[in-house]
Amino acid sequence: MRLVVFALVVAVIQLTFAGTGQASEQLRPKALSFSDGYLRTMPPGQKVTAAFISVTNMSDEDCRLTSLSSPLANRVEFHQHQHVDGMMKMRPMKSVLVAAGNRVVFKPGAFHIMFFNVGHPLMAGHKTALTLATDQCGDYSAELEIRGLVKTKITDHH
Ligand SMILES: [Cu+2]
Repeated sequence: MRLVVFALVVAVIQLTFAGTGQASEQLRPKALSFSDGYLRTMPPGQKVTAAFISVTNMSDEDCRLTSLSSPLANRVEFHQHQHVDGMMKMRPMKSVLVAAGNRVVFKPGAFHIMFFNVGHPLMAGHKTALTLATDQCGDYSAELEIRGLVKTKITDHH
């Protein structure tokens, strides 16, 4: 009974907000789309790896990717590579802007996504979900294919 009352209250609140922009906000199509996502397997003994993905913003408003999470790792970060004193260094980024109508490609040697403390073995060919949050464009779940670092030759198995 209490649940029914609660549901009614929620329905009334939703009706109250309908037409004020709050409701249309939720009905708006998703601004970002994700493609070619993959996560590298780790060499034995390692617990850190990187993921790569293309992010396209099809909307007319800027979207800022603000956080990441994965069931496979307890820390996932955006990184970029930078030349510092002639050395290639990685630097974490708090957020990544995907401007309206633009595409950001996370790829080796450029922006990438780091997985730290990976607590599960990564099986090439399997798929995993990456959760991405944004400032004003909603939350997303993108698919990552797990890929081996070294391409396995067919002759290795036959
Ligand atoms: Cu990195």
